[in-house]
Amino acid sequence: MITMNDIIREGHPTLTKVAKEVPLPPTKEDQEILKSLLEYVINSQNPEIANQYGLRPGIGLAAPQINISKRMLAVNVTDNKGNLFSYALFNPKVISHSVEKAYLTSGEGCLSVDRQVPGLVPRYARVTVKGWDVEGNEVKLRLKGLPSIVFQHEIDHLNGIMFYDHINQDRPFEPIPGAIAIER
Ligand code: UDB
Ligand code: ZN
Repeated sequence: MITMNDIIREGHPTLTKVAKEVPLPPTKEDQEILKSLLEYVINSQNPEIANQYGLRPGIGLAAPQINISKRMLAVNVTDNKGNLFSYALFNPKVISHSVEKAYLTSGEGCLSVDRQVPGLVPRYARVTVKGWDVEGNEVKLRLKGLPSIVFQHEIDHLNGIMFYDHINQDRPFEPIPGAIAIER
């Protein structure tokens, strides 16, 4: 099982690399890695397990964060209507997105970043993501709100991009024209 000791932190070169596509159908080994990413996010949201193993509660995790430079991610997040978005995907890709932007009013953090980085992180308000599940079946998701933000944050990790790379360096809280504010 993945714990905080397996999660690499900013400054590690793997976090700035473009991760490799996963050959499909997946090997048993890649299936196990993908399942372990989802297991981490689920376990970390269980207060007993999180406490026992010292897990920081997370809503998403990408393979490069455990120093595996392959295109895999897991998300386990509830939207503002209480719908659960629980997915583990190989080779996820944003195949279309809105022109409209969105941002979390409280900014973003990261399991690989042990400090607060203030500022607005502009994201697309809506994205369509295509990927393949643990069995290698194609999945297509239309996302908005927090789930859309989480997928964009995790897909960025597959491309070596950190959330703070999107923050306006001079004016971190400069309003993003026309963007939807998402309260957490
Ligand atoms: C997180 N969690 O898991 F808007 F109920 C963050 C951490 C870094 C603070 C643990 C988080 O943002 N939780 C959250 C947000 C809400 C409402 C709510 C809970 N990640 C995952 C990560 O680092 N993946 O690589 C960071 C998030 C920032 C925006 C999306 C992912
Ligand atoms: Zn992150």
